[in-house]
Amino acid sequence: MKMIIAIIQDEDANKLSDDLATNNYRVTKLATTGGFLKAGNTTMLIGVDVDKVKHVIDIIERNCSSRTKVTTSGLAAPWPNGAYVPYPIEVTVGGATIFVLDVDQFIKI
Ligand code: 2BA
Repeated sequence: MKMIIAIIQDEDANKLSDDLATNNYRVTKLATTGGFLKAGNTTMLIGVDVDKVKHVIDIIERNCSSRTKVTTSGLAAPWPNGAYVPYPIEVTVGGATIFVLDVDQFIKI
């Protein structure tokens, strides 16, 4: 068995969980926060048999889009008067960041 951990954007979360449920996959959805943007995102935990990993990744791919976001968090330019002024940068946030882990044991009681 494998554990797929997918970090996705909040905007795609409902569409993705509906599609996974329609295809009979079980999902746990966590409300998470990205370390760089310090904005909310969604992490999905999906436990599946090894032969289903590709299908799940295909489902994630068709439901999650890349988007451009603007942030000023943690970024500041030094000014001549010694002040640090935040400046915006644009980042492309991926459709999904996916980790596939081996599951040692799966127990349901
Ligand atoms: P955040 O950490 O909020 O990052 C959002 C986006 O900001 C990233 O999109 C990337 O485009 C940019 N970014 C992140 N760190 C950066 C840096 N040090 N310098 C410049 N730009 C940076 P994604 O790469 O698509 O990541 C989306 C979210 O997925 C991340 O949100 C984070 O929550 C998670 N993530 C990505 N890679 C990860 C990893 N290796 N381990 C754990 N979580 C990860």
